[in-house]
Amino acid sequence: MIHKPEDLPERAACSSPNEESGSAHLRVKKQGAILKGIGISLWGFLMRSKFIIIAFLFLLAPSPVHAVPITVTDDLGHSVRFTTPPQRIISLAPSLTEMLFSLGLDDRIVGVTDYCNYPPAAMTKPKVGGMNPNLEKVLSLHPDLIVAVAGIYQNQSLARFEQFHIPSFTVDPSSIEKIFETILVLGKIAGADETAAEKVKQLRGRLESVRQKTLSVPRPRLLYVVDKDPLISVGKGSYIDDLIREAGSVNITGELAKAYPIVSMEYVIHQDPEVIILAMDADQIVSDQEKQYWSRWSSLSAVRNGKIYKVSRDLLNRPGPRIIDGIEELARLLHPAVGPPQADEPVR
Ligand code: B12
Repeated sequence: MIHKPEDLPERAACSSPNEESGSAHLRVKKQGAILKGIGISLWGFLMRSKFIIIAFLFLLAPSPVHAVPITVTDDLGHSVRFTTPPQRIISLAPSLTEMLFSLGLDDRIVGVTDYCNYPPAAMTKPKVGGMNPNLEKVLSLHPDLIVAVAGIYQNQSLARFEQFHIPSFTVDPSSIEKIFETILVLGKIAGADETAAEKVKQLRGRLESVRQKTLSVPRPRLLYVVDKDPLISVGKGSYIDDLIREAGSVNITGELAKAYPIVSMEYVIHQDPEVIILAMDADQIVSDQEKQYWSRWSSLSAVRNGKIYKVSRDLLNRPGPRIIDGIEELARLLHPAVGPPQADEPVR
């Protein structure tokens, strides 16, 4: 209970048991005055503290508005203006879902794709489909922002969302740096700039640490298999090309202009990869059929030396905050000195 200052001296005087009656009055008055002074300054202090606490809580509370309206340009060249941070966000790609969660925006994510399985909380969010999202489902969730990755289907979908005046922001991650920039810009849009800056700082630190470890290792020629039939790999404009380099390897399709080129077996044989990386689900087992498929190409160094590995595609195939886990995993696999390979064993 907080007393009013005028109560304090009397209560204090009455509670003093050893006072002599004569001079006691004066002393009590004096003490009263002192205590009154203390009471006033205590009251003032409490009031000031209350004000400081309220001001502090106000600073901590998520700001409902940006300091000034912000305009950001997405990778399709569209400018999007935000006067307030969005409160109902739909993510149309697992990579973007992982970014939003990493920024602590859990409560503001109202819809995700069927493939969004990380973090576990993503699986509890309403699902809106895959790369070709369900328009009705999206509209029913009343989003005030849709974030998407560039692609034929999604671009068509976004044109439809535009008719309903739902703002969208599309990204086309072509490098590791672009992924970091996307985290920063999402942070800016959401009013979570500081969290985003801290996150990117940590990721850059881990990337630099892998970079240092793989700086002077021998760099094996590597084929990265996104899909097998047709064989799709990663070219110059893909962030995975960056990621292979950072993990201490040479991407044999890195000179191809398309980000995700279809590659002929003739080309692969000519380049003779020393390592083949299959991007698969983490719990997926490499089937005998898969092994047989690759053993047909016995002229390849990777096949002859049994250097066909699987890596988790949830890490490497998602241009989000977990790519650094992916780079670390790949670096360990290629260069055991970096650290022992973890879950992934050679296919054969
Ligand atoms: C290239 C490719 C990728 C690339 C590029 C993705 C990107 N931009 O983010 C990489 C390797 C990174 C990738 C990742 C994934 N992919 Co993919 N990918 C393909 C592939 C092999 C070719 C697509 C293509 O180039 N088409 C030709 C161009 C001209 O068309 P496009 O529309 O412009 O293509 C773009 C979109 O397809 C988009 N994209 C690719 N995959 C995905 C996945 C989702 C969920 C979304 C929204 C968009 C998207 O990226 C392409 C290039 O920019 C197809 C399979 C196939 N053979 O078609 C699978 C495919 C599209 N991917 C698929 C899946 C499931 C994924 C992942 C969810 C896998 C995972 N475990 O994480 C991730 C999600 C990526 C993310 N951003 O979060 C499924 C989609 C199923 C569906 N019905 O929605 C497909 C059909 C494979 C399959 N058969 O299962 N993928």
